[in-house]
Amino acid sequence: MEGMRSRFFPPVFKGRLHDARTATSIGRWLGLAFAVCFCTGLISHFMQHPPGWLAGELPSRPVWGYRFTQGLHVASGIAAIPLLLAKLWTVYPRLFEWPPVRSVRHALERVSVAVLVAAALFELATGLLNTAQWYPWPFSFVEVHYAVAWLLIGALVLHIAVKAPEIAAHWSRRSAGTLSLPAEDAPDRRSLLAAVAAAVGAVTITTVGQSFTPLKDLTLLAPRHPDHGPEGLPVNRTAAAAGVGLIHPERYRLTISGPRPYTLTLDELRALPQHEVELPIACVEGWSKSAHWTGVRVVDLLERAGAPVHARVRVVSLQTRGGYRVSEMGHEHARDPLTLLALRLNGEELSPDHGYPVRLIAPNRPGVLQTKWVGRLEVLS
Ligand SMILES: Nc1nc2c(c(=O)[nH]1)N[C@H]1C(S)=C(S)[C@@H](COP(=O)(O)O)O[C@H]1N2
Ligand SMILES: [Mo]
Repeated sequence: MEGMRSRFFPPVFKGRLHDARTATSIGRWLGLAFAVCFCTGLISHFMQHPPGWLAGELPSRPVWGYRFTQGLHVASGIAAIPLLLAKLWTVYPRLFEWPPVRSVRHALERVSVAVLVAAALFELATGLLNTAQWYPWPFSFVEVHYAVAWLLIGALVLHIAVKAPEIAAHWSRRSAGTLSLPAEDAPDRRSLLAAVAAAVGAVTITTVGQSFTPLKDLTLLAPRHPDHGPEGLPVNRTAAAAGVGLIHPERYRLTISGPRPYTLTLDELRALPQHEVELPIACVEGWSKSAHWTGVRVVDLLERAGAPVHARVRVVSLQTRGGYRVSEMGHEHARDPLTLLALRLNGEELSPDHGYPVRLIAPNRPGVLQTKWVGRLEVLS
């Protein structure tokens, strides 16, 4: 055995950078990043695909809620990338462990770590590419990213449980060292940890401005700048990409179905009381930008249609194909005085790419549900 080891597995790892204390130091930051990413991801999932019992009850406040949680989701995922790479580098000598399997328990533990590493790499890679709207894979991003998140969190909880004694032993700076080396933090480990912290800081500062706009001018690595787009607001899907042609103002109609259905022309909509709100588009892909919207309150339109107070509402776009042409909202959003069918954005008529002539804008709502080119409101029973 020993002879085989030296012939096939030459690397010998010494020093503190590959020891349990370093793995614990980096691991707990990585664990925190994954925990934040998982919780904010669940929030995003339930805001977009609420189960029946929740669908009518989602809160429309705070106004900045989804912007904050989704900004945190993308930021914690990006911060986890350097942390995961550092952690893998710290523990990779374990790949050369000999014998590779010592017992059934040891084999199971190694399999669970393999699942954890694969799921972590998969989640961070697909999430990062999603922020760039690049989908170089044949499966549906949303479903698979969500399913693998559960796999990842399950494997992580198992990993922490299995490693709990080691984590506890190496949690503090004066943790028990190995025989050959004392474990207290010396310059080598401190330098590694400082470098990892610097990397996390660098990727965060250069991307977080895509949703945290005070830092927008530092977004060197973010796929989008919050100011770039018509009327000072980015566009996720243009009218052309959505297959929406020029909508003629004379021919446009808004239909409201409900106990007392009716239809409005664009001029009639413009003649209704107009309200102004300051609300962000908070895209699931990680950019957010506040804007000034002017339009008609959805609650006013619903009242006129005789909608019951707790009715849910479906918003249907004039777009004829594509996943985001229809959205639904519960009574909290539908009745919120800030929820508008907007006609104007930042002082100008909506541009075609922002949903001309009419789009939905509501507080605390994922960007994908802020339906553009609205042609119909349906009161659901
Ligand atoms: N009809 C329709 N509405 C839509 C979309 C769409 O593809 N079709 N995209 C949504 C997404 S993903 C976002 S982030 C916002 C972006 O709005 P903006 O382009 O006005 O910034 O619009 C939403 N509304
Ligand atoms: Mo979006």
